[in-house]
Amino acid sequence: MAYETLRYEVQEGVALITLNRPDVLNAFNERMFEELQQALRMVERDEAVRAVILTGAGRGFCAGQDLAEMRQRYERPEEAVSIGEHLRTRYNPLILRIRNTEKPFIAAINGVAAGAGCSLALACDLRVMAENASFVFNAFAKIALIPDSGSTWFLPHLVGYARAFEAATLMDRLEAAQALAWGLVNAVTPAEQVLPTAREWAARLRELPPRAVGWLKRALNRALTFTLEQSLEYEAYLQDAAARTPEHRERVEAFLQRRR
Ligand code: LHQ
Repeated sequence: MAYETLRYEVQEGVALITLNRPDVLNAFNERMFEELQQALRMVERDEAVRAVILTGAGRGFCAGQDLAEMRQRYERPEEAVSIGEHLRTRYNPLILRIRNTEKPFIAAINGVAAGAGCSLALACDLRVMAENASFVFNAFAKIALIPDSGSTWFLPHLVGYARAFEAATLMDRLEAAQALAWGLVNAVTPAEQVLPTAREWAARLRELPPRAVGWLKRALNRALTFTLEQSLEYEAYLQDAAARTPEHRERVEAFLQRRR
């Protein structure tokens, strides 16, 4: 598939997806949904892909919904699906695919992320952010909407209720340093180091056994809604499978024989 709104490259087991509508800070239009879903399908299917980096072209990461395209819908109500349907058919499957694909996703937040662009970053497993970048969670409230695409769930899980509320209302810009202090991102670097840092993490993730990483991701995600009892049982269930894999046996042997 020839992509118009993103770039998709696979290099040494790492897929790099670059949202590529820099003139509008990589806001989501219809085409970008289709293309991102397609790229994520490729990621899922391609066994050679062990880790994924999501980033933005130009000075933004992603400014959320393309508001110009949204206005066109409002002007032609006879054609427009409801916003609820738009979320159910476009954003929600995207967010779920990132969470459910058993490969690690890294958001390389090169610049501003607003609205659903914040949600996209939060759906990833790891985040590295440019020191001059920021999150704009209150973009939703400013256009009289509520945070969507998972932000009402991700935010309180990551930073707690009070900070989630503050971010979604009072903060015009949640700067990178604050995001780091709140545990919303894993690292903050100078802008030119964002992608190299993401690549370095991806290279290290690539070296880990993919099934173990995939199942770890699954277990951590389930744990967010499980009781301790359920998590203990789910760990036992997955560990049973993990312990039967040849890579587990081989790595135990390697350790005992003092080889790599
Ligand atoms: C944009 C956008 C944009 C179009 C910048 N669209 N052009 C889901 C389902 C259905 C309905 C609604 O919502 C959702 C989820 C959502 O994501 S709702 C939230 C949608 N996003 C926003 O409201 C963010 C709007 N953008 C901004 O507030 C600012 O652009 C931010 C804070 C992101 C960046 O500010 P600046 O750095 O000052 O840049 P800028 O405002 O000058 O933007 C640069 C260009 O990008 C500009 O175009 P121009 O032709 O003047 O250079 C903007 O119009 C365009 N742009 N975001 N979402």
